[in-house]
Amino acid sequence: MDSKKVNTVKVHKIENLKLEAGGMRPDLPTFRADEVSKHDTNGSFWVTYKHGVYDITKFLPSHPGGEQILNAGGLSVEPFWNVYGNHKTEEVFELLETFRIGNLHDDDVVDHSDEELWAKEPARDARLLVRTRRPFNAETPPQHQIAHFDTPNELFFVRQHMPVPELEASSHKLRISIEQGGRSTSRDFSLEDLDKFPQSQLSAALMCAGNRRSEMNKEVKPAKGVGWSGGAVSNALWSGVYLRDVLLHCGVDVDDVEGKHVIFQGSDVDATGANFSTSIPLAQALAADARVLLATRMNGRALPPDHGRPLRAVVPGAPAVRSVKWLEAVTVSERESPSHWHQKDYRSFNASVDWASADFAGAPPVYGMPVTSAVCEPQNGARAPVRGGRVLVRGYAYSGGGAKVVRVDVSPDGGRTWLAARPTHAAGDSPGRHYAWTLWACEVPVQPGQDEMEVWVKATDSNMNTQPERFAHIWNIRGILGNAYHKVTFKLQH
Ligand SMILES: Nc1nc2c(c(=O)[nH]1)N[C@H]1C(S)=C(S)[C@@H](COP(=O)(O)O)O[C@H]1N2
Ligand SMILES: [Mo]
Repeated sequence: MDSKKVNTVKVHKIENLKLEAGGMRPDLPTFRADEVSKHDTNGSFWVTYKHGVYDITKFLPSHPGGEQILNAGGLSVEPFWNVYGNHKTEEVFELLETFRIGNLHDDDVVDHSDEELWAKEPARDARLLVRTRRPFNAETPPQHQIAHFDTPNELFFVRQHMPVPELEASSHKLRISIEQGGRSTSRDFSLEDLDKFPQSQLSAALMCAGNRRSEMNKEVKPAKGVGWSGGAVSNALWSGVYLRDVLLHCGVDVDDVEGKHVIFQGSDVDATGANFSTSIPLAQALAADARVLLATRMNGRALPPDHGRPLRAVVPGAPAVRSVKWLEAVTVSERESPSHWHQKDYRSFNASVDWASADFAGAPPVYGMPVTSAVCEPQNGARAPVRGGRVLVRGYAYSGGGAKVVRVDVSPDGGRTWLAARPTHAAGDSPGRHYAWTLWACEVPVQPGQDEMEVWVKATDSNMNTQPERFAHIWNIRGILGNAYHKVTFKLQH
């Protein structure tokens, strides 16, 4: 058989997903591991997966995870993908096979089983809407979002980048470091030490910056990230102490904040041993109204393992990524967090920037959230009961940066007319220091004989900012901050 023909057959098979990723390709040459390992630079970059050898040099600049991939140069990507389980999709395996150049010698294929890594994951409520299992990412179901102002802990959405670390409250230490002029001073605090600061409670929603990404993907074009619907937001009553109090106690100067940052580090680690980390501006950490909390309790109970047991930062009004879980270190620094989660994600880009043109270092990090809202019931495609000529529409609204939702508007006719929704549950905090979500309801009139309805919702916050109508102009490569009007269509049951 001539080799060209074999190739054609194989490529055809890949398209039909008949070739298992990393399976043998008898038509291609065999390489030893030491040969593969030489190709670990930008100029020639090879990786392996099971039996597959791939030359991904051309792919490097467009890797959504940025330079993180460089750690896998000349090696198997499997241990990395065990941690970043979002790679294990047909789409990624298919893409990988397009870079296939050969087979790894039988003797060099290593079993990178990931079972041990994930053996200690906590038990989870079966009602959560799971988007990915490893790492675990799951949404609060919409009917449960509106059923409680404070989302029950077991139904609070979960967003992990890595396996959940197991930490002991009794021995946990938070290291607070202050870097100044090339010097660093540190102090360790046990949870008991932290308890000596004034205790506070804060009602705050956490919203993943990627909430509603799936609508953006559908309306415009696919962006990289977890395919969240509207369930990557939940609300809780957090208890703990204010970060501001602890930093002031450590001698941080409130009048010397310009250009400084507070770096939060979690105990969870990636495949290279790097801890999860991100940062916020020091000014935000010290502003009394910013209400940044070191939280040990959630809705009156100890933090569950999925939500950061025994200690997490709660940076209300910011994208939830800044609310670092399993918090083990806080560093006041002249620099932002150098981690790739901070440098290569949660930054703001315009709709025309693509992966090739993205300048991450020059793009503003996202420290606040825009106003948004969503319908939770009726859900898209559902049947909704009509009572007294009206259909009950319910949902949530939220705004970042301490702004309070002051209005929610609902249109039953594509924006020609608008009804005012009524808030059913809201927090009493003043605008400027308001961080909870608002639940709302609206009885929408139904025309006689009408059997279907498309409803639009938009919210306005205390800064008088409101939502854009469509995703087209706010699409971005990371698929974050998708706050266009929420539009749902449902059947009417008379
Ligand atoms: N240590 C650590 N903190 C983290 C994360 C993480 O993976 N590790 N994920 C962040 C992101 S992106 C989000 S959206 C929130 C989710 O918080 P939750 O799981 O309690 O809902 O946690 C943030 N804090
Ligand atoms: Mo997130």
